Amino acid sequence: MQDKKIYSIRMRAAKGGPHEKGGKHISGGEVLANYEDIKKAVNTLLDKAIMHSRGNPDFMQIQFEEVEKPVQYLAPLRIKTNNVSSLQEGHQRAINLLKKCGVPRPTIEEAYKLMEQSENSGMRGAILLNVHSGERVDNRGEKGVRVSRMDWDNDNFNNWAIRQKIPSELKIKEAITLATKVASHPEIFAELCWSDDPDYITGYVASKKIGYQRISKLKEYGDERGFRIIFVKNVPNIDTYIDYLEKEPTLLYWEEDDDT
Ligand code: WAQ
Ligand code: MG
Ligand code: MG
Repeated sequence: MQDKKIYSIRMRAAKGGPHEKGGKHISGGEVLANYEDIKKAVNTLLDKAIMHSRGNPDFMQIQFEEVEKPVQYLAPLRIKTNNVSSLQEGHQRAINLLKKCGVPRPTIEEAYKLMEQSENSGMRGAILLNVHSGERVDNRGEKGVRVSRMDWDNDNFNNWAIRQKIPSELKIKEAITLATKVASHPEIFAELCWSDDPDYITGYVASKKIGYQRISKLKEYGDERGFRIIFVKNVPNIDTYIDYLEKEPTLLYWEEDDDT
C-alpha cells in the first residue's frame, strides 16, 4: 500500500564546524517528498553540498520529518530575464523593480546599507525588512529566516523550463520555488536576492506584481556574499510571516495554460 504522507527533508552544511559554532555556511537545501522518494531526496541534498563552490563542508546535517498540514499548490511566477552589461546597471534595474513593487526609496537605501555593513561570513536565511521603516524585523541574527517546506516536481519543472527557454538547473528551480512561495503571501511586497556562490552572479527581484525578474549581474565573480531580503508590511506579529515561510508546505505546479 502506498503511503500518501509527505515529508520535509532539510540539509545544512558548513565549514569550520557547525553554523552555531561559527562555521562558514556552505550550502542548505529543502525538499518535499513521498516516503518512497526520501532516499533520492537525501542524495540530491548530499550532492548539492558535497562539491560546492563555497568550499568542502566539514559539518552536514540532513533531517526529515513528516508534514502534517495540507499542501498549498502554486503556479510558478512568470519569469523575465533582464540582461545588463554592468554591476551598476544591474543594481539600478533591481532598485527600479523594487520601486515598482511599492518599496519606498529610503527603505531600499536601508537594505543596501545593511548589506554593505554585513560581515557576511554567510547567512543561511533571509532578512525581513519592514517596507515602511526600513528596519529589520526578524530577530534571527546571522541565521536569518530559512524558507522551507517547498518543492517543484522535476519533470514539471523541466517542461516549464523548456517552454520558457531557461536552463533546467536545480539552482533556478529552487530560486523560483522559493520566490513563488514568498510572493504569494498577501503582506509581502517584494524579495531581492543574489547567490552567495562565487561562481553565480545572476540574481532577481520578485513579487506577485512583477513576477520573477532575473537580473544577469548583481555581483562580481569570486564574491562570496549573497543576500535575500524580504520586504514585509508592518504587522503586529512577525511570527505569522516566519511561520508561513518556514512551515507552510508548498508545491509548485505548472500547466501550459498558466502562460497564455
Ligand atoms: N530561505 C531563506 N534564505 C535563503 C534560503 C532559504 N531557503 N536559501 C538561501 N537563502 C539566502 C542565504 O542568505 C544565502 O546566502 C542567499 O540567500 C543566497 O542563497 O538564475 O542560488 O542559494 O534565476 O546561493 C538566484 C538566481 C540564485 C537564479 C540564488 O541563492 C536564476 C541562489 P543561494
Ligand atoms: Mg540555495
Ligand atoms: Mg548558495
